[in-house]
Amino acid sequence: AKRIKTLSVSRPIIYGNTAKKMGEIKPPNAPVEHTHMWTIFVKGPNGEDLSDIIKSVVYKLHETYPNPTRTVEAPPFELTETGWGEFEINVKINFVDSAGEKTLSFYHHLRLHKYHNVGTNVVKTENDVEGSEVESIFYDEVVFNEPNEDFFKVLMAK
Ligand code: SLL
Repeated sequence: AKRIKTLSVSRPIIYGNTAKKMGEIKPPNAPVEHTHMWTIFVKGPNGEDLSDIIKSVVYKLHETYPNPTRTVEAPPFELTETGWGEFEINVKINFVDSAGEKTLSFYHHLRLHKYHNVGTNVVKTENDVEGSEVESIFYDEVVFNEPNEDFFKVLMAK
């Protein structure tokens, strides 16, 4: 029987957030209860611009935010906000039209605080230090199964 070999190409990405507890200096329009400034992003593992394959990234924030659906249409596909709480951010990656790929949707838990292990438990570290950076960043590989010819060329060009 004839075997059909499926071609798949993977592209490494990193996504996640950095956060800082704000001190006296806050953005002028930030509500008083906002304690942290954070940035969520999608990029290459070495900071590469992924605009050859990504058209836009949509971040769906907690409904406590005004206009919670935020679309970023240019690299580095990052969004900076202020806030007081951690929540799940729905990240939707829209690939370039020529790829003919469907949207990739996943969740990232926005992390603002430091946590530490106590035995087998994970405990929030009290008293965040002003200005100290927290990060929660993940490496992943996007797998494109049987990419169309044009998109295959784009994927191979890097
Ligand atoms: C919590 N489940 O209670 C979470 C919800 C919501 C965070 C966190 C600011 C929104 C605004 C904000 O940080 N919301 O702009 O008012 O911890």
